[in-house]
Amino acid sequence: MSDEDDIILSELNDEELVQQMFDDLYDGLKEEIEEGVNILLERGWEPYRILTEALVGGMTIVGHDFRDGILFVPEVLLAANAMKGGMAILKPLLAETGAPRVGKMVIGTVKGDIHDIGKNLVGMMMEGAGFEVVDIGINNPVENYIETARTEGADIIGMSALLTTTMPYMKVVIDGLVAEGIRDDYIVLVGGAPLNEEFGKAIGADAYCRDAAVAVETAKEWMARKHNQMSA
Ligand code: B1M
Repeated sequence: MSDEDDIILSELNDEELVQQMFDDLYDGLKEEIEEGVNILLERGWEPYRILTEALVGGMTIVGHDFRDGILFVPEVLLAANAMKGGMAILKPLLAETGAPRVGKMVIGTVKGDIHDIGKNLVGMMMEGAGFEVVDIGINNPVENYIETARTEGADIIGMSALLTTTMPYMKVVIDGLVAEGIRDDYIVLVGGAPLNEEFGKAIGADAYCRDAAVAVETAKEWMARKHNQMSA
């Protein structure tokens, strides 16, 4: 039996448990991550705190070692899978606010890009804040955004990109909206690790959102503006 098998998660204090969850996420141990999330919930941690401190915190370490060539794609996929296990437990809890529907968002990762953890997190937080979310998944060409926004009667189009090579595609989607004469029908929000405010402005998005919490706040602000314009 290895040392790892001897660790009983529920016997660790909060700080040790979070450290252990970082290790377990790094090792792609989905069941352990799920157990850790459940223990923190039982100890009264807010779902959002678990998400940001234990899961996103752990994924940041994975990201650094991926960048530095210490971890490779198969290992990062396992880590992502473990993170998704934890997120699945938190999702209904984050959505449990009972807030009235405040708007509808279509969200997806752009063409050429298969990263979906950040997008999923944004979707979860938006649902938690009372938005209806239509998730079109990963690797989306411009048509997917436009068709879905139209058929769903969305207020907001949200795009995610994690690669410097795929972020320019966000402009292709915005240009597509302009070409169809429907750019102003939607609030366009963009996000993803390699983006910044300037990039958002340069491509003609309404706003760049640094993280999921900012996405929620920004979406609320823009929905309020939209309602004000409509009633003016
Ligand atoms: Co990839 N990958 N990856 N990867 N990966 C990055 C992005 C990278 C930075 C790693 C690195 O080198 N340090 C690097 C990109 C370098 C660059 O472009 N400059 C990279 C690379 C190179 C690649 C491949 C090319 C590797 C290869 O094959 N050689 C390949 C590309 C595949 C493709 O897409 N075509 C690849 C593949 C993968 C996996 C499949 C193994 C896996 C993805 C699994 C999955 O998503 N299901 C993966 C992962 C997990 C990562 C890292 C480690 C983690 C990303 C993540 O989930 N972060 C990442 C390193 C890093 O970012 N530190 C990396 C956690 C997540 C919560 O954060 O996604 O930033 P994030 O989302 C945040 C905000 O950005 C914002 O809110 C979120 C929550 O707060 N946000 C939005 C995101 N989207 C938003 C949309 C909005 C609003 C806000 O709309 C309104």
